[in-house]
Amino acid sequence: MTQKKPLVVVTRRLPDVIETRMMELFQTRLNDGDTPMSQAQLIEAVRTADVLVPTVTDRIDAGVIAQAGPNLRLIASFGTGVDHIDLKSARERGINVTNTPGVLTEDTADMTMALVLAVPRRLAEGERLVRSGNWTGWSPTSMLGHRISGKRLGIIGMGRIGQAVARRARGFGLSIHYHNRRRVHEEIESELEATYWESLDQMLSRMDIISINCPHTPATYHLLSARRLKLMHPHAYIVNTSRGEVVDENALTRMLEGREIAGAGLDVYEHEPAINPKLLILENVVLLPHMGSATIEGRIAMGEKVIINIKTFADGHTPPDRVLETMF
Ligand code: 8YV
Repeated sequence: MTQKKPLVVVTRRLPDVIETRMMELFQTRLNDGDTPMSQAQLIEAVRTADVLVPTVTDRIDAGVIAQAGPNLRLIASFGTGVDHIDLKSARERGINVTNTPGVLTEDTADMTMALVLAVPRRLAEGERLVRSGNWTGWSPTSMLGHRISGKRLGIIGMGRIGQAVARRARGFGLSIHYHNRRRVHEEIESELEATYWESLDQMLSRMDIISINCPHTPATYHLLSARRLKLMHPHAYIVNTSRGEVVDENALTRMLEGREIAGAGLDVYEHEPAINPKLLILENVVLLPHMGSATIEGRIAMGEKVIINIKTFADGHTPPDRVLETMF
């Protein structure tokens, strides 16, 4: 990268303080309208930029990377998940990739816990009842949900977010079970009193609530396939704040319709922003618009990480949040 300020192209609107600081530090091209970029616009951006700042709504695939100009040396993504970026193509072109890990852990875990509580306790259904004007008053048998305390929570993906979910869930009296590519450190296991299941199939068949907290990678695509979903108990619930692609959304919808599982809390979908229309009419689901990390504090912290990554790289050093294919 040359000594002059790098040209940074940002694909979506970021918090004001972040955009202002970026303009002070870099030559910055912003997206004031916040409209997601088309593939053609992304190609235009990578042809001219020194640094691209994309988000989860941009598909930085092999086709886009193949069109990158000689100046593009860094893709500093605003977000933790990097499944929207073809890491292999980036590496082959000598383009570095960074993300923003750590700063959205607690917010995402809070939202996961909110769904873990909301679905069995029928929170959204109750809210709809009140707003509809059809609530006739308290009754001993109306709006009965299921108790959280004493139930088994199975966490798929025991990274930062999975562990933060486990900490919260313990406070609500849930027992912690998890499946992960590898077993977590003994100290963490004992702090969380967590039981490791090497077999995801076995864990699924024994849990009351499943929470998906793993990244989407080729290995986790449809990890919860139709076959695996069928292993769950009909009284079990599923919560997903990770990526929609980890679950076969059509299979899940069919099972929810048939009450083969009790309910779902979804913040993410397989083909965002499209949602299987059949989900929209089900009472036993809580549907959120990918807002797990959507706090002002979190978004500013994410932006600060992006700035640090770009500045460190522009100054000739390895950026702190460099992502390697081998990490996934
Ligand atoms: C982000 C997320 O808001 O960071 C992630 O991986 O899923 C979201 O919470 C989004 O990715 C921003 O690009």
